Amino acid sequence: MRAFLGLGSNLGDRASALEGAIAALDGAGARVVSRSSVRETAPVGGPSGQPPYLNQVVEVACDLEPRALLALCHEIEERFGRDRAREERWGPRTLDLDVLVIEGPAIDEPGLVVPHPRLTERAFALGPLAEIAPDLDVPGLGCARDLLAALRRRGDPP
Ligand code: A4P
Ligand code: MG
Repeated sequence: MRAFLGLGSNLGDRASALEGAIAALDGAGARVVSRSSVRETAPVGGPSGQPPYLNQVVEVACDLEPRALLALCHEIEERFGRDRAREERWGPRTLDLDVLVIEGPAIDEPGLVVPHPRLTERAFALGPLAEIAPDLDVPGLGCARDLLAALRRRGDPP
């Protein structure tokens, strides 16, 4: 299976968290076959005044079922100090790993929705995704390059 994961960090040593997450994915059988540049982005949503993020998107090749891939993401988030019990929605975090896209049919189950429900609204995810996979067909939505272009058009001042 081929999947695209969004990485984000805006607390602690952000660059090390992204590097460490990639090594941890790789070590757990989610082979990282491609990675975007690391981008510093202004926080979207959540409490005001939170620090800027580093964001990156990676492509993984693995034999894991989608649920197992999500569970691996959660386990790695915890390993890097994320504490969901104490954080605010969209608030600062040491590491966020989102399953953005999985090749194949869309998934809509309790606790797992793929493509990620906010992907088309998030330049911090769509930008690096389109960098490494512009022609990727995001199931049900279109190709990554077109989705990014549409987001940019919507974001333009009138
Ligand atoms: N869940 C369902 N589908 C998925 C999926 N495809 N990938 C469930 C990951 N998780 C999925 O996730 C909440 C629940 O969603 C999980 O229990 C999982 O079962 P979470 O990671 O605790 O929540 P979150 O990260 O706070 O929110 P979410 O939904 O990931 O939203 P966003 O849109 O990623 O917001 N600004 C910048 N510049 N950069 C960022 O990276 N990130 C966020 C988080 C806000 N602002 C940001 C950034
Ligand atoms: Mg998340």
